[in-house]
Amino acid sequence: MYFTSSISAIIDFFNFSNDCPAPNHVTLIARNQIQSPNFEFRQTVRKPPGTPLIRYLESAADQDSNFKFNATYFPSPLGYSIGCIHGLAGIWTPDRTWWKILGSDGQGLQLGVSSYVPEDNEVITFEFTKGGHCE
Ligand code: B12
Repeated sequence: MYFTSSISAIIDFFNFSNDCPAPNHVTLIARNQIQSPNFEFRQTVRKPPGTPLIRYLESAADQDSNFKFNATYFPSPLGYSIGCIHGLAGIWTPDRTWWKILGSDGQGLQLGVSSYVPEDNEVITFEFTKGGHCE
């Protein structure tokens, strides 16, 4: 663990010296506390600044298959809606369950995964949720 984080610090340093922007480190959490079996997975992903959230989620799934997800595309500007993570699907009718996306402050994001661009050191939580609304 210490060894791999040292290597990534060295890689970050050389990227910086080559005038490449230092990557953002964003931690993703997939959490289900409302339906048995409960789960929570966490993965930190590195991407260039300006990368939309969907790309971080793809890499989290590549790094840890617990983050395997599916998404439905809605025409621009909405983009992808996350329907299922770790085999658990939001079923709006009749259950009113869905995957809500929370920012570091614990509040729901006002943009979906295709539009939201995380900042360095953000923690984004995909929270399996029942009811509620996004507005
Ligand atoms: C109802 C609703 C929901 C419901 C949809 C339930 C359902 N299946 O019917 C629920 C609660 C699930 C929802 C979730 C989210 N929503 Co919403 N939602 C709406 C709302 C109020 C109405 C949509 C609607 O029914 N349109 C009418 C139907 C006939 O048209 P439609 O194209 O078929 O609508 C579908 C899409 O809008 C889709 N949908 C709903 N929200 C979102 C969000 C994204 C990013 C995508 C790709 C699709 C999508 O669900 C609708 C039904 O299938 C709109 C605001 C508005 N007034 O349009 C916001 C709105 C579309 N949602 C928004 C957001 C941000 C979200 C969330 C990302 C919130 C969050 N922090 O988690 C999540 C999606 C997370 C994910 N898993 O990817 C934003 C999108 C902004 C943007 N440009 O990205 C809007 C515009 C509200 C706002 N903040 O202004 N939402």
